[in-house]
Amino acid sequence: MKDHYLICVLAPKVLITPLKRLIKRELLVMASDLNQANSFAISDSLKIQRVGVFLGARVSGIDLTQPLSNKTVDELKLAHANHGVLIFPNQTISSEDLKRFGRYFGDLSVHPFSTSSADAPELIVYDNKEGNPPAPTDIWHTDETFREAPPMGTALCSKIIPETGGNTAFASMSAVYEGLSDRWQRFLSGLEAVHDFKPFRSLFPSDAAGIAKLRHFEDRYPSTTHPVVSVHPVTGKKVIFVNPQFTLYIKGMAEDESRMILEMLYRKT
Ligand SMILES: O=C(O)CCC(=O)C(=O)O
Ligand SMILES: [Fe+2]
Repeated sequence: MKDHYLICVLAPKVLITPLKRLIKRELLVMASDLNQANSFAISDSLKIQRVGVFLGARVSGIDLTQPLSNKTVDELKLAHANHGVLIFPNQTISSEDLKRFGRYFGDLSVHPFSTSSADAPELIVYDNKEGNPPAPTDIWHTDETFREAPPMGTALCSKIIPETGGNTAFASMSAVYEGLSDRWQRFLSGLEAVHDFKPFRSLFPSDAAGIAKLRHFEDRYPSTTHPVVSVHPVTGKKVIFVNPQFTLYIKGMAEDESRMILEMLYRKT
């Protein structure tokens, strides 16, 4: 087993922070980034070291079992915006520590379809293994874009890590945007896409009670619209904000046109 660690992921819309406790699981989350200096110490002990070309930094010199100073929190928020994914190796933290960490970034949100326990609804526990595989619908995505205000980030805390497999993959959607030609960038800017909780629809049985419950969730979480090119609120960078998990179509286009553009963008992740 490898060491425990915490990964903090940034999605390009800032509003709410949900937390997930990750156990033996492959979760695919998209993140935004900013290319910055490779490695620099920003306080006496806190060290942020870039690990990826487009995103990712390793954070050391910090103990997440302890409350953090305002200065440290400010430095982490900036690093989160700049690097997209923060990795905290060698942290052995409790659920309470994880929730305290999340609250430094904002209010914690509760996933409407995936909470695991009544006493800690902000956490989702994954225990995927033989006999309990991840949901087949769980494909690479930005978290919860079916919500009007998707979360600004997700914290994954790994408790059991297999020697091989189970990796979490991240893609920089600002790198995807920047890799497009000027013409594509201009074409996509201003377009809007419709998002929906579509993979969770299969959770509802087709009997009358199931249909009534589905209607309730449809009223509470109606399909929502987000710009195809979103602007990161801290860095000002442009990011592609569509994903195969929740995006239905681009507004104002024929179905085949919308599908062609979305598939072209998904292939770049
Ligand atoms: O249901 C799950 O396990 C994951 C949900 C999720 O990743 C999301 O809504 O973004
Ligand atoms: Fe997600």
